[in-house]
Amino acid sequence: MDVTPEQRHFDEVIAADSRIEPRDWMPEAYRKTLIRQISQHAHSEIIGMQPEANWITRAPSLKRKAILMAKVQDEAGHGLYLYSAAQTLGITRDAMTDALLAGKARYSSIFNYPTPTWADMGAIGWLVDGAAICNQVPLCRASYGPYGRAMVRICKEESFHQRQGFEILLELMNGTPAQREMAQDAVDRWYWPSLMMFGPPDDDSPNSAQSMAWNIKRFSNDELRNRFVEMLVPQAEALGIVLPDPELTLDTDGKVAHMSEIDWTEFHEVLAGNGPCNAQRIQHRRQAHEDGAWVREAAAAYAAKRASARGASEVAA
Ligand code: FAQ
Repeated sequence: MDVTPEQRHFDEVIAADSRIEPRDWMPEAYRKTLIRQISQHAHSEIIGMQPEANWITRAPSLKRKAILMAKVQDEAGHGLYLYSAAQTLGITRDAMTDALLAGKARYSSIFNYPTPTWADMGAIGWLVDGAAICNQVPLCRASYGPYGRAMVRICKEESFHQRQGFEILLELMNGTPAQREMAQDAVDRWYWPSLMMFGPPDDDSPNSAQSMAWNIKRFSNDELRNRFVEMLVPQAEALGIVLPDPELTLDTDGKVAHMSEIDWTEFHEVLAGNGPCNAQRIQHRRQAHEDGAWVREAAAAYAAKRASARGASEVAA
């Protein structure tokens, strides 16, 4: 089959492990894959503000409240960088938001679980941000320039988030028996869902092979999931927390030798919209979108006014 010069250039850039930029020609399937992944990622950051926002008004001290508020604001910022990166692929922010609200676009399964105790803030930071870092550090080298560059800053902030989660758990583990129990209970509830964040097992991951061939994904879902568990084991020991997998063993090199089977039925149920909080999360997002309509209208009216004032001054000059 004849290869067009544009396709040849694209193939050469990928083979050289260089970057594709918005001005470059790219295959339609590459563009669509990136829009799917980046927009899902952006939606995850925005929906991911909800479980933690639940605790801003009830944080146990002013210091904890300020830290949590800053973290939740960081997630909003991550969403905005990612929406901007996706927009360079020719999709509008409105179209992405409409797809989310219509249930056509996904967001990470992890954000469909409730946060009943303060220890959940520690478990989210330690496990959810920890999983996010393992998954996202390789994405800093994604072949699409705007995505890779957005990920660099995001990963720096996620790294701080993970430490603050670890520190919340550490303080609870150094506290009363009730506090220790609360920390362990939160880890028991978040551990398995955090492993599901890496996606289905490799032999059930339809997008992985092509995304790896395009240098979007650098490692498979299972490789990253194992790397995450290997990172957690010594940290759990330092915390005095037990990871809720009695079958988990590492080999002498610290690599996962064996772990229990993940409950993939639960994962698919959450993806199908049947997780504990799916309906609540989307309803809340929809309400926020409707409540924010006046802000978008005001911003658009202001931009139009400035554009027309600029037009008038150019005519006068
Ligand atoms: N949840 O073929 P694959 C964060 C879907 S940000 C929902 O393996 P792929 C920060 C997948 O879309 C967390 N859906 O797919 C934070 C596909 O469906 P589709 C978000 C999932 O794309 C912390 C189907 O299953 N991070 O945590 C999930 O090659 C604290 C088949 O899967 C990112 O988005 C899932 N867990 O690999 C914020 C990272 N897993 O679209 C607040 C970027 C899979 O064909 C508080 N994304 N699916 O209908 C990625 O690295 C990849 O997209 C994967 C999935 C690894 C998530």
